[in-house]
Amino acid sequence: MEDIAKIKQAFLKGLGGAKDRAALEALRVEYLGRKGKLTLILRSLGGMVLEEKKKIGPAAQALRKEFEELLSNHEAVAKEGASAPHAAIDLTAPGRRFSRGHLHPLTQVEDEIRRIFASMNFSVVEGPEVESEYYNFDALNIPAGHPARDMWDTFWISRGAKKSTENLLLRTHTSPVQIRYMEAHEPPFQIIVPGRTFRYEATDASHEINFDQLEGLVVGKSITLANFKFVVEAFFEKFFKGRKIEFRYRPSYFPFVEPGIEVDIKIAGGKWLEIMGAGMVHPRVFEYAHYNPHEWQGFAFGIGIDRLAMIKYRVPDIRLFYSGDLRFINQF
Ligand code: YSA
Repeated sequence: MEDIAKIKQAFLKGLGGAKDRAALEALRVEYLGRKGKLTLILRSLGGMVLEEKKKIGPAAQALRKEFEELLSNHEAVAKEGASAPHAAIDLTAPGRRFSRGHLHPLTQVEDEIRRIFASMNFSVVEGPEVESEYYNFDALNIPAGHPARDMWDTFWISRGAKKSTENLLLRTHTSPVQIRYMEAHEPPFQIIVPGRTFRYEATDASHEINFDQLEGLVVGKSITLANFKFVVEAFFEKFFKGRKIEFRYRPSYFPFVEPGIEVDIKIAGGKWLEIMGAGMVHPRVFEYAHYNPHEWQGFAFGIGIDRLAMIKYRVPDIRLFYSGDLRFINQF
């Protein structure tokens, strides 16, 4: 039994000094190998008298188990250390970067549009996305039953518990904000209205049911289409920095302007793309806003922000912007 106690002491001392796997293996051979110190005792059990065997046998077996466990624990630690040599904290290492999100490409484009118009002295105004039939249609000279309403089919909102006397809808364009703004302000002024709009229509590569528009409205004593042309061309030249742009002005019809036009642009010899509706504010719209149409005149326009983003970043399908696909979004 004395030998056993000595063996244990010596083994533990050796274990304390064993720094790597090779040293642990040497220790294992020294005590548990074929000619190991503990092995020899176990082998000698057969020649012992029964009394001795009963005492030494279990003690030696228990020690063998203990040695095996200690060796395997130390080996596991040594292995971890070997595969992760830098596990200890390295205070000189550079910090880990947090992965940061970023603004959606449509938001980036809208921000840039706001900056450019602000630099041309326009104020930025917003309006409600749930709009009344009056502002979305009637006050823009589109009475009930007018065929132009078919161009802007939309989502009507049920009046629910509020029992509103007005019909409510998701606005089909940002033009209703023209009336809202004029009701509350005196001219002259120049504003832009960026915002979300909705239409009940089939989606395709250039049409979504939810998209963004930018309204513009300039009212003064002697505003003409020449001013409109200047503002639009100055804006696009800043927006598409350095790319060659051609403009095409086509006659068009919107009940809230007279004359009405549509503007197409062609960038660097690409394809013509319709980008906006515009015109001189219709006298009846001024009357709805309680302005004297003999005193004031102005121009207004509505641009599709998504379409601008498509051209700027050469995105072939508008639906990608709303897909939520990070492989797409993270390119911006
Ligand atoms: C016209 C005259 C004004 O005095 C003021 C504004 C306007 C624009 C008018 N309110 C309007 O909404 N015209 S529009 O139906 O032709 O849409 C304007 C622009 O929005 C389009 O040129 C296009 O760029 C974009 N757009 C229209 N439907 C879209 C769309 N973009 C994506 N998806 C859709 N479904």
